[in-house]
Amino acid sequence: MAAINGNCNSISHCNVDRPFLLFSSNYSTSIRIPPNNTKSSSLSILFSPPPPCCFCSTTNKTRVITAFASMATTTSNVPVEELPPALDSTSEPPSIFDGTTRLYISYMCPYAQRVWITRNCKGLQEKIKLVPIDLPNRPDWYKEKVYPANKVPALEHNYEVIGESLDLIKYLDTNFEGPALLPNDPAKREFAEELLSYTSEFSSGVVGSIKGDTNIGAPFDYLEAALSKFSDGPFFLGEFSLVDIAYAPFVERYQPLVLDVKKYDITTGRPKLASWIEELNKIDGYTQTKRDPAELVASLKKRILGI
Ligand SMILES: N[C@@H](CCC(=O)N[C@@H](CS)C(=O)NCC(=O)O)C(=O)O
Repeated sequence: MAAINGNCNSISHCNVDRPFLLFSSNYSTSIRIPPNNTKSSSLSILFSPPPPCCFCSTTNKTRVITAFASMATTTSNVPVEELPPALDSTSEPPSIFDGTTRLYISYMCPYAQRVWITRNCKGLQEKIKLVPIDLPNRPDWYKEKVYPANKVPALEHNYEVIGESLDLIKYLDTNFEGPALLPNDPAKREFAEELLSYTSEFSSGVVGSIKGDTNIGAPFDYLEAALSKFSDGPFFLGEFSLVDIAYAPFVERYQPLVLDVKKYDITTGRPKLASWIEELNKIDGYTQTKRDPAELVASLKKRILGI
């Protein structure tokens, strides 16, 4: 059974049984709006039959998604997403600037994953089309026609293309419908900015320690301390937010990587971080974007250590 739960500022999820989820066809759906359809009441969406998964077998289960009323207010068929194949040098370009909003990603890129998670958590699967690019064999038209920086992520929206993951997650939150992913509280907003600016230092700290230059614990101690700042939830700002989204793809990679390379468990002695990872893995919008940890570790070891 899978579920998304949330209010306008938070999304949590009860699906940990399929960490690598691939939707592969459309299903008829029914949405039940409870009588007390207030901000705190839930909306249940029953999928029948459940979507099959490429990594595990859950086809006989009824799939229940629970989203709060602020996320959806009408009864409708909810599309089930099929992840498209990555476009490579042999692929034709999409009809760029035809008014479609497209998110160009790579399935392996943590920066792109941030924006993909944001899109999912805001319920924008129908509004923003995923266009995965095979980066090692990318099509020439991507640089020439879509994004001259030749990187992912990039968002094609309103006949423009914009990039940079941290800008994009804020852009999606500000310019699109769906639950707000930054709280209004000024103290939380200020802390969000601080944590968002630390993301590249966090990454370089971990990568430096893997190469043997720096103390491996320091970047994770920073996260543990940050997670202690607000006590009204297990996430960086208490409730789930863009800050969690910014760190999730990196912790997803670094946790198995440092365990493999350094035999270092980032959760030992860090109960807040352990609980954060556990809670994060209950969020459907995130778990749908996860990759096989072995694949991530192999790719990073090659990139960072050349092995
Ligand atoms: N600062 C950028 C970094 C994006 C980035 O470096 N993306 C990588 C893939 S993970 C990329 O597209 N690299 C281009 C290349 O491989 O040539 C962001 O936050 O969006």
